[in-house]
Amino acid sequence: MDTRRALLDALAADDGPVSGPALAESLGVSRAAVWKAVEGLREDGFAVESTSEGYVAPDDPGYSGPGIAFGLDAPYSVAYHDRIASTNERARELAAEGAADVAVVADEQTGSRGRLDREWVAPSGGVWLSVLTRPDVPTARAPLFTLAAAVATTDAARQAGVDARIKWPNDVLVGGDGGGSADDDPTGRGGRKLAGILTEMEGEADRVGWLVVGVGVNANIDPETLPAGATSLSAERGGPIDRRRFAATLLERYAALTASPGALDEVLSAWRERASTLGRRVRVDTADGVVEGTAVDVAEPGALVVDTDEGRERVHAGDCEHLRDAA
Ligand code: BT5
Repeated sequence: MDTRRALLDALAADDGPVSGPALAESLGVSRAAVWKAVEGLREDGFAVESTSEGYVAPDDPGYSGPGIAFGLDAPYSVAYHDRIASTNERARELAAEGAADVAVVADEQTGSRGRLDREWVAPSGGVWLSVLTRPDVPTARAPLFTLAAAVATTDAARQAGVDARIKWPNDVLVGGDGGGSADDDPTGRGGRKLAGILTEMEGEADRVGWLVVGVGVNANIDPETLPAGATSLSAERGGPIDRRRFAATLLERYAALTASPGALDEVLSAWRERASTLGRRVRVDTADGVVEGTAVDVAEPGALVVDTDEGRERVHAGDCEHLRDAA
């Protein structure tokens, strides 16, 4: 891996072809190792060209399977699709075939879904991905993976220069803290929606079988083409972002946050630090009715703790609205 990366860098640094012997010398490896690295790169989708004078740098693979996988510091293989119905659906199929540790990534989705089977709009230019893992944890801890994905998405957005925050449980928003002006919070839902997360899983009570965490991020997309109240990284930044770097950061953060039971123990505090919901007045629509009050904390494994007129309640799932008269 390291020789391949060094070789790509060496080729990219030179305008013309570089001979095998010259590469071997500058990288401090044998000529056979150079040849092996070139073959490996070609297998991975980097079309290194051979000429009579030497090797030529391949075209940048850009936002593609090889492009995302190359140098990715996370234990996932990358299954890239230019266009697919839904990366979550594809990841579920892979799970049924017994696969694990795969990130399914698409440029465009034609049948993607949000929670409760809502439509998710996913044109070309977004970062639409689903991570399939088989973590050895009790099913009750599964919601921590959703929170970890929200933390990872927020961090990747901030690295791209967009000040994102998390709305419980799974929305990544921008704005919504500027005094409630219509521009800042067009739909009154607590900010402009940058990303959403959909987790699906199968397991027994004491153990997760497979887990698919699907993340949809409006990256390089004109918000005019998205539902009302949505925003994108390119709109917030005033220019396109590097989706390859963004996806790699997101996957690497998610992998680190979920790497072990000990790492999972840190997810709640990381989530709290990035949350916009805590301290706000909220109305949460749950299967058992509406809970309204002040959101005071998030508790294992991801429940929102709300102080209501009737006392303190823990909400495990629901749609959360930030009310404008923030406390
Ligand atoms: C979510 O649902 O926010 C979870 C979205 C998960 C999408 C990812 S993309 C990769 C993977 N593959 C899939 O098929 N899904 C996942 P929810 O909280 O239910 O929000 C859905 C609502 O958000 C919709 O009813 C719309 O109002 C709105 N919406 C739809 N598309 C949007 C977009 N691109 N940006 C912002 N809001 C959107």
